[in-house]
Amino acid sequence: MIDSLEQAGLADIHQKILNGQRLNAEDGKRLYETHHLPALGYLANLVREQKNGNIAYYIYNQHINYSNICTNLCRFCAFGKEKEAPGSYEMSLQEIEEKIKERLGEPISEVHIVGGIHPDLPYTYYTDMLRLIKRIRPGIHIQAFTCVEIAHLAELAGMSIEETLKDLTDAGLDSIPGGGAEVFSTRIREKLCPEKLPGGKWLEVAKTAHRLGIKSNATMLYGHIETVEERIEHLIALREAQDETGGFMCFIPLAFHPKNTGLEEIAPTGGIDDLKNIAVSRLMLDNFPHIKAYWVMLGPKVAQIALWYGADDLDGTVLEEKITHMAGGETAQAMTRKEIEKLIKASGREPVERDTLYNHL
Ligand code: V47
Repeated sequence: MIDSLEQAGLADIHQKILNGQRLNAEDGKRLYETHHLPALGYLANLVREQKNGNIAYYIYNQHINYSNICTNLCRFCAFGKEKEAPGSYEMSLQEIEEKIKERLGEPISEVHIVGGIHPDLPYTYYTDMLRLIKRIRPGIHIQAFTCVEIAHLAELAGMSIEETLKDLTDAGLDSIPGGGAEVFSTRIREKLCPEKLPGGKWLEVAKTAHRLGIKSNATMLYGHIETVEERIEHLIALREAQDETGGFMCFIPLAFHPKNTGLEEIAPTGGIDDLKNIAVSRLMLDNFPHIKAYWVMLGPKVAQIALWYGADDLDGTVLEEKITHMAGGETAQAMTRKEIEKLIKASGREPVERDTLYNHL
């Protein structure tokens, strides 16, 4: 491999990694631009194994997308709809109760809740939802509401982000998912999601949560109109935030799915770009404990290979995901524990079921 690293022109980056030195923006750019995928994978795998050994994590979870009605209407999103548009929906608290009750017999450890920025659901809908879930399923970890939704809830409640987070925690919130980060670049946000919370504010919400002891995840939506430089800027902004708070658990690169979006002319991402994003994020985000290959977006085959390109987590059983599937995602709606474990074992990794906070179960 040493010869390959020389050949790929990555020997100096290899040395930096061996010395535990932080990679800079220029290194990140060179990693994205290399065509030597095995050399890139080798480097990412060094860090992956240093941090997580041979373990590949998964979680037994349930997704609830409570409503797709959204005032942001981002161009890359097929999920969000105007209130009166065909296909728009909003779940009543009773429907949410039924969804949770339906699966009480399963060993689910996390419920993952994300929705649109709804124009008129009251603040109490969200706190009642949390309380309801905790009442029916007291032990469950609720990972809910992206930083974008949290900022919206703070506005609805007329409270600061900090007060809102405390109030949501009292109602049952345990951690925050990584959505809504997209790409922090103002250029991208102006073009694709001008209504959305700006990148700097997204980071502020995440850091406020971390200071209150609430852990969160982070994502990057790639494969649309972003440049390599914008991807690197996004990763470095996350790395700097993590230096300040240490509250991010995991980073998830999200592969853009164009179908039914305002960017349908863009081709879906290829396997090479998918693996590069996993590997480069593993190498740039030296202070993130985990990198997730979200099988729902990558497909199980690429997600399995990603376990050798920097990823140590496949997410979980999921069941009933709407954001990817409304944008043409062709993966299944769910995987069983047996299927995930088989996928992981066949890759030569050791499957470990985790809870949201990465405790081994
Ligand atoms: O914020 C929207 C993205 C995100 C599309 O924290 C799209 O563990 C691809 O963040 N193609 C929501 N992506 C999902 C998300 C997530 C998923 C799984 C695990 C975790 C975690 C977080 O989905 C949105 C947006 O960035 N998205 N539209 C699309 N067409």
